[in-house]
Amino acid sequence: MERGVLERWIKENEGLYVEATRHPFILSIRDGTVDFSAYKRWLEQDYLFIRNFVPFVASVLVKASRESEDDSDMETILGGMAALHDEILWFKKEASKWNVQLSHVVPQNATEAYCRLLEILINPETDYTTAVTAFWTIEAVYQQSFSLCLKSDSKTVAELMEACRRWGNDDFGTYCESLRRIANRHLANAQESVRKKAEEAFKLILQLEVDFWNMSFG
Ligand code: HMH
Repeated sequence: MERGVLERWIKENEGLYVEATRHPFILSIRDGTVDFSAYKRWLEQDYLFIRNFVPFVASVLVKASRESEDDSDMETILGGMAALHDEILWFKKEASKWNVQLSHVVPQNATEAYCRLLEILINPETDYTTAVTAFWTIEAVYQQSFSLCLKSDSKTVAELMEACRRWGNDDFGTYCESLRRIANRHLANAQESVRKKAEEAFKLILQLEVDFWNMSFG
């Protein structure tokens, strides 16, 4: 892995990064000991998250079109948006498989706090470098987490394989690498004040991801 700003931040925040990417909830899926009511809680709350995540990604796309000098940024982000369309359909299908009523879900504190951050990042005052760094962090936590459940020695139960493949598959990994390269390129060229804001977003998101897993875990 190349040594960019993000790799340095991961190293400097190793404890928090590990908490977010190897959470006991994910490890319980990997080990086949997961409590299905926890999985259902995660499913409900993540659907609410995704509904708020789509407008955030749209805002990153707008920022890229205005602030990026590289055409390929837009294509990568647009690919992510297309995948989110498929993801919403999957959540609906998965919810009916588990008898979960998505229309009646009440947001928990962790979901509300996360969605509030997304609102701030959507603001036109938030710069593209910070927004795309946040975008990578959000996607990378899921990619790192769910890919653990696909390793050959994992004991993930068949019913949860689809969920794990959704974020743990190699194509999603390649997409996250593209986002990481975009974010690193912009961070390398950013002013110190912008880099500080992006670092704050990176750390805050790791903490919000830990809180989100904790909420699901019960
Ligand atoms: C909470 N973080 C959360 N939900 C998601 N679906 C992702 C990241 C990845 O898209």
